[in-house]
Amino acid sequence: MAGFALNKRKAGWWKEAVFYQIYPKSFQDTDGDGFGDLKGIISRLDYLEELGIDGIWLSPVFQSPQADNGYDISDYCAIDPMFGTMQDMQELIDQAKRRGISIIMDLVLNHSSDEHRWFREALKSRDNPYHDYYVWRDGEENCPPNDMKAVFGGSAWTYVPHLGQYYFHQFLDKQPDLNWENENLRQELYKAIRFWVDKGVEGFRLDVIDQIAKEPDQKITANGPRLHEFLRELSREAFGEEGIVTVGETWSADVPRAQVFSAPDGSELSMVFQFEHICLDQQAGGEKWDIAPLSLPKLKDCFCRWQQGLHGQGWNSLFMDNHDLPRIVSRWGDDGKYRVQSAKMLATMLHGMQGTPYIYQGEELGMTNIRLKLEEYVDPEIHNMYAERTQRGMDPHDVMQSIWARGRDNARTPMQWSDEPYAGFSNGKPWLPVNENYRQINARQELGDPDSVFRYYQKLIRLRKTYPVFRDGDFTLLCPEDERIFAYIRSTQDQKLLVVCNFTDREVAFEIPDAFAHAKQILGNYPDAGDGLRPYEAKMLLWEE
Ligand code: TEU
Repeated sequence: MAGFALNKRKAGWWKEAVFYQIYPKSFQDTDGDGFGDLKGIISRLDYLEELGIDGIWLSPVFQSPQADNGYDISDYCAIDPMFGTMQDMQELIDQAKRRGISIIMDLVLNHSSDEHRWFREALKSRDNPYHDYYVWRDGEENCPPNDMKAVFGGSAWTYVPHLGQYYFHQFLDKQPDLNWENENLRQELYKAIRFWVDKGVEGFRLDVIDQIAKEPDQKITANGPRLHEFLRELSREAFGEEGIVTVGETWSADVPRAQVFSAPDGSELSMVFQFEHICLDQQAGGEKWDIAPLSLPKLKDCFCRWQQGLHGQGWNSLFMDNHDLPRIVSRWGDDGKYRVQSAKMLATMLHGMQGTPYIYQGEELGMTNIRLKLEEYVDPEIHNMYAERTQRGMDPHDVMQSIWARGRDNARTPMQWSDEPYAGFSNGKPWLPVNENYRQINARQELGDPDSVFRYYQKLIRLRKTYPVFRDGDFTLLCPEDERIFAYIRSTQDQKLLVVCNFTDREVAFEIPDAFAHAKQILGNYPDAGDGLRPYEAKMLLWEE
């Protein structure tokens, strides 16, 4: 593709960009097998162009046995036939690029599938050259090296009798951890990255990248001693050119760590996904399933620290939704009476901040959580958790409540395109049920409604591209203790932006700061101006020198 060299994005382009995450299995099916595919994504590029996004984060489409929906890769340089062919992938990259949309692939470098050729070789003998690509410890059956647990339940060690060894896996036993200490392995991964860059891929989301430098003997998974050394080498040898954007998924990041990961000199990553705000509505010391109400002052304090901490010293990713998280309108908004207002309010709160926003498929429609029966869920995390908790004696009804509130399948139901059967997602039965509310909530309806959530996201994206204060402004939090209103100011030399959001379903009084007395309202989720803030009301006011 000769054209690509000429079209390369300029350094730092992603600071002005808005990204859209696609979960390919659930986006658009074109062959009626009930699974989304690459051709389906191509057929929806016009929709994404209309929304106004600059890049697509594509959840994994690599060859995979799909034990964890593609986060278990068996060939880093092949497309899984369920999604299509390499030709389809090339077409997606090219067609997207023609519309000014970059493709960001989702690379899982912490572990591979146990069906990867390397692991199959590694299983053959202790002296096979690929054996050291994975993390092994000698041992005897039923006596694992230590008590480390896998994220999806059970031990993090699985025994291979004919080797007399255990292999280490932070996730499923079908996701053996890669050994980053091995230089050949690292070089193979860099080669795979170059393979995709040569095809025109313009960035990578790096799955659990803070967990690659593990030291299982010391029970270290995140932030291992060699992590920054590995990341710098990765950046130099695999990405080391202007224009490639890298997004690290880092559950362990706090502000100081994120300053290093996303340092402006680009030595490690462009930006990180950090999850501090996402973990606020769970019980202290508990897991994500142990739900607690969200405290708005805590949420504000969290965003404020991240906004101020990375200003000029790193770069934030702005997100509330992804394929691992419940739908935000059901979580922090109201997915009943005020669904439309609260979805817009949450978007306003987030998109006014500094960083690169990510919209997860369906978020721009205000899609909601789903309630399924246990047997209808596909995600192994849900089933393992249900078994573990009910065996521990927890009430099955309470466990289902947690699944309905927090299960990952909430985000993975098919995209709601229209009110046709299966929401226009597929002609065949989808792999995961469609949310019943697709007759009211769907893209076709929202495209035809000037006041829809979709049209609001479109405006937010345009505003970000119109006023430099969105990209550059510093951040001042207003009324930090207020339990109902989230308000902040972003400022540059010649522009000031006021963002005000009512997080409740009641009217709340709010006095506009004097500096904004003559500012113009550039966005709002109610058709007319009012004195106080109506339920879930949000607005943006702009003052210019
Ligand atoms: O997620 C990382 C991760 O730790 C999650 O499993 C998270 O803890 C969990 O979703 C909370 O319930 C990444 C991917 O985003 C996820 O889809 C994969 O399953 C996981 O890595 C393993 O590759």
